[in-house]
Parts: sequence; structure tokens; C-alpha cells
Amino acid sequence: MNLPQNAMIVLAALSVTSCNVPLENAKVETVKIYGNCGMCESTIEKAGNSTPDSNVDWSKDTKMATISYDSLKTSKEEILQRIAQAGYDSDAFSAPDSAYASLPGCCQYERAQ
Ligand SMILES: [Cu+2]
Repeated sequence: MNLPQNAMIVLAALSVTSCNVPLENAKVETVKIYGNCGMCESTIEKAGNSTPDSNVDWSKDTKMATISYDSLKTSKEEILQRIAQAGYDSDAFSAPDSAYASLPGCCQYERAQ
């Protein structure tokens, strides 16, 4: 897991995801989202990026997500709620127990509450 090659792949992936079309009325916020691994990252980002109005970039190292969105079309709450529905807690929303339970075993992060 700590091989330099992996670090390179992560860096390459990050630079690809940050190459999106610029959002209009963009707001950028950083929030904590609980999770474990690279699979969590793709689930969180898939849920967060499921509309063209938002872009979520989550780091498995810091558990912090950079959320950018069109503030006239959506909100941070809407995006975090979508991520909660996918099984991931944030400080604002808790995932439904059923969504958490259906995550793969390696992704069942330690819940805060
Ligand atoms: Cu995971």
C-alpha cells in the first residue's frame, strides 16, 4: 500500500478529477466524510458527482472532501445527503443503517455515534 507507484497513481487520478468543466456560481467547501479506503473514495465521489452541478473530491488519507458546486442549483446539504444515502456519514448527515450495512466489509468505517 505504501509503494511510490501507488502514490503516483493516486496523484494522477486526483489531477484527472480536478480537470472538470468549471462550475457556474461556484462555491467550494471542505467537509469531513467518514470512510476507509479507495473503494470508499469512488463510492463517495460517484454519489457526489452524480449531477453536473457538483464535484466532490474525497481523500482517504485525511477523510476530507472538497465539495464544489453551483450554489444556485444545489447546496452542500443536498450533496451530503446524497453521499449519506450511499452509506457515508458526514458531520451534517448520518447514513441510513441499511445503506451502511450494505457497504463492503472493508468499507465499514468506524461510525462516530
Ligand atoms: Cu472503502
